[in-house]
Amino acid sequence: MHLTRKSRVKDLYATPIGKDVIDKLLLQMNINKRWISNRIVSNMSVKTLEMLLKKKVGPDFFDVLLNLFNQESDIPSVSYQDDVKQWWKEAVFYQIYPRSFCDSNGDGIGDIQGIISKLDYLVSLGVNAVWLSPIYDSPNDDNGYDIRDYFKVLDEFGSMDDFDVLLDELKARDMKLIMDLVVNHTSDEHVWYKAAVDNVNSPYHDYYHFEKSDSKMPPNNWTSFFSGSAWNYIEKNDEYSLHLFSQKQVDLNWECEAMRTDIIEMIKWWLDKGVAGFRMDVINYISKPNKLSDGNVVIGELMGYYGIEHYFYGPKLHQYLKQIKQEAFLPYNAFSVGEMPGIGMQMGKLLTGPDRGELDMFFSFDHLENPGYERFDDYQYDLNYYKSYLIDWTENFSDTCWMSLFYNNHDNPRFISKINPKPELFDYLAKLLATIQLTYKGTPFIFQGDEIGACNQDFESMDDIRDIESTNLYQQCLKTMSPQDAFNKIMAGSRDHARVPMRWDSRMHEAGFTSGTAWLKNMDNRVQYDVAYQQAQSDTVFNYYHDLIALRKASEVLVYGDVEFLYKKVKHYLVYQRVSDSDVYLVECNLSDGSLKSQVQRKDYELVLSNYPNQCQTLRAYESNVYKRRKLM
Ligand code: ISL
Ligand code: CA
Repeated sequence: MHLTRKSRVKDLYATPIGKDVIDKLLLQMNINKRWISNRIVSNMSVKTLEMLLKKKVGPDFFDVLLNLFNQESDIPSVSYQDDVKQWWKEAVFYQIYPRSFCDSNGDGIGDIQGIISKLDYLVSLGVNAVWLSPIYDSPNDDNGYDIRDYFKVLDEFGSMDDFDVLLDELKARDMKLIMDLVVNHTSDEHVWYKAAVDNVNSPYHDYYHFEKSDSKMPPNNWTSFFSGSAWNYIEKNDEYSLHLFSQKQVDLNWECEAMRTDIIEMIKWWLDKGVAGFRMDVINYISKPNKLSDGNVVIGELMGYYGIEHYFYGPKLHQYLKQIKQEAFLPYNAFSVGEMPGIGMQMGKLLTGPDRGELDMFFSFDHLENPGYERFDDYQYDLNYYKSYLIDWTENFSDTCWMSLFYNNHDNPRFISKINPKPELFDYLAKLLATIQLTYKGTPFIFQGDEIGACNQDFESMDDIRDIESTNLYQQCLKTMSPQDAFNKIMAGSRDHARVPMRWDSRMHEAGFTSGTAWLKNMDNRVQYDVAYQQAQSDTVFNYYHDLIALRKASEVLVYGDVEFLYKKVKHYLVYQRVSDSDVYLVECNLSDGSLKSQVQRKDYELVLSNYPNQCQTLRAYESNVYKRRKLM
């Protein structure tokens, strides 16, 4: 159906993009989704709604939305049953941020030999797949997410020989490796870009987004995720170059067929080496419209970035993903997980549905913040929202598609620190989060440090901070805030909380990460939260992860079994069963730091794992219990 101003709100909401975008806007504004299904609202025409909201949203807001929603003619399939077994559904992934994992040569920077030296550590934890953040040659403006040469290993990390050894050593341990694939942009030091700027008639000029501008202003109002305009003026050629991230991360032009062919060759080159697949960096941003017009101001203010509606689900995204899948992934049976900020559930189905031939899985980020909050807000996260998220995604997504399960990565402060600051509850909470992640339906991605209870850092000043997103944002905040307020904001959201070096042994210099000086300080001085202590003592977060992973590996029902919720409406109480023909597990969690009445019929179940030593009818703070249903005699 073609949507116009005569269409009703419910018609908009019935389209896949309409549903996701409206949900996202409501989430940003902290308005309950029920608002949209209210009879009066849902039957209202767009025209009427526009009149009502006129003062707030201005004239072109609804044009933008209607265009966006009309762009997608497909609808997600509802009948497809996803019951195909795949290694990546059974795997437990571990994300390594190479710079901060282990330094082998004392230069303060983690490296490939360091990773190799810790592979047996990963085996002892039980994970069997690794996602390695970028190790490619890079000037490191954004810690490797700005690639200068896709075929070379960054000197600081080692050599291609080291990489080949890593791959062999992983194989010897029966572990898979997926690489980070960063193809929305390259570094401005990539040979393609240098050729493009050197000579505007070079074929490489077409590999990037260059635009002329008549005024002395950038071609449009798009902003970068790392503050300021998304355009950089190239004086020599009197034109602007697009960069959605840092100025040194220039956006590739996916309209250019030769560029796509080169990227596909590069992907195949890595697959030939034996990597099992890719985590695809901001892959939903690769398709930009032909005409790069201004971003809508209302959407820009709400989302924090101008222009996003033009490219977060661009016009040829499906086509490009299908091409990559057909030409590169399928011949190697490679696995793909798309990192896709802003993609909601319906769009996610269209991008990862097994019938679609695009991606296998994706990272959605909507669970990381409570409604109405964003990453740089300082607030206490309410886990009841995570519960509602799990219920929604399980009931409406995972019958046809496969979820990813994670709390942390290198782009976010530690999730646990957002929830409850009380040190005496820390272990219970860490184990509760682990319980859900490893007994739920979907593929778990553990981020380095999760397993030893890593938390946010008490950085003392901006001098301790390295991340370009944080340093740029700090400068921008200083325009309107006091230095202290600006620093507090950075502390709430900085990616450096997660990027500090691993703590191997706190009795050692730099906690055993390096014999030199670490590139970023780890300020954590809790001696119990390092690998040495966590492995040596029982009842630690590490051992709990270990036991959960072992349980998951031994119980097919924890991978493929259905999820059935119980006591859905009881606040703070998360209870679900994993069910197959032969087994039933029941997981019971108290999502609060208070006590709660347990409603489980104990006689029917035997306890398998718990984060408390003994069970009673009252669940204590963050108590989580995993039970197995007794077989009937
Ligand atoms: O900056 C954001 C908006 O707040 C993020 O959502 C951002 O779009 C997302 O985290 C993208 O991350 C990935 O691409 C970036 C890189 O800096 C990150 O480390 C990477 O994970 C650019 O390559
Ligand atoms: Ca090193």
